[in-house]
Amino acid sequence: MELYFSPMACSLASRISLYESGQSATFKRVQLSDKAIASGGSLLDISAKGQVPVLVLDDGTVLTEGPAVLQYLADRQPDSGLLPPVGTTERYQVLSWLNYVGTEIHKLVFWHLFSPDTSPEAKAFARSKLPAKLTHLDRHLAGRRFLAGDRFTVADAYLAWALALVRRIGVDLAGWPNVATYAGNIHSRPAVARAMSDEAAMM
Ligand SMILES: N[C@@H](CCC(=O)N[C@@H](CS)C(=O)NCC(=O)O)C(=O)O
Repeated sequence: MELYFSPMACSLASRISLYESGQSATFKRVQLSDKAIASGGSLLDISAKGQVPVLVLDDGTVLTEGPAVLQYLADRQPDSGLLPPVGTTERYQVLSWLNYVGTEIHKLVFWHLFSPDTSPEAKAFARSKLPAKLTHLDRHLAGRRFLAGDRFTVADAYLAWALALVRRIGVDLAGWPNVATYAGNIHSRPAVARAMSDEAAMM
């Protein structure tokens, strides 16, 4: 498998899931500004969307959209617990959180903050939406170690990335103590810490 990624972009969740489940892949670094692949060629020739993550399977199948890539990686290694089995309510709770992180945090807030063509007004609007999302997470995370169930799942991998960006934009989590505790626990997991340090070193 090949994972097309950009350092500290949302593709980090896929790297975390690979590390957490002990799967290997060839990592292909992409520069998002011009879609150039470090080893040569353009991401646009792999996926017309020009966005990461892209997972190219060994049979050449091209898989895009982070939540789909994460589900694929988890289902390849069911014993990892990254996704509960099909048909269980627990699985749909994880999918619900994957969607929440993708739509309410990633696309509503961070995509605009890191997009080069977003106006200052739009960036300010996007940033203003973050506190309510953190408050929602804080209430949910009271007394919990993980977003859903009692194991680390792909939803936690996605949120681990989003919370790394929360820190990067200088938001102090003191007002959201349960999120702060959760972030500390999740970011110190060996696989998560390794993924974050591997990509931070490339910045
Ligand atoms: N719908 C896509 C969005 C992925 C996405 O927004 N990726 C960002 C990096 S976090 C990206 O590639 N940005 C460059 C661009 O949108 O041109 C998904 O969920 O995977």
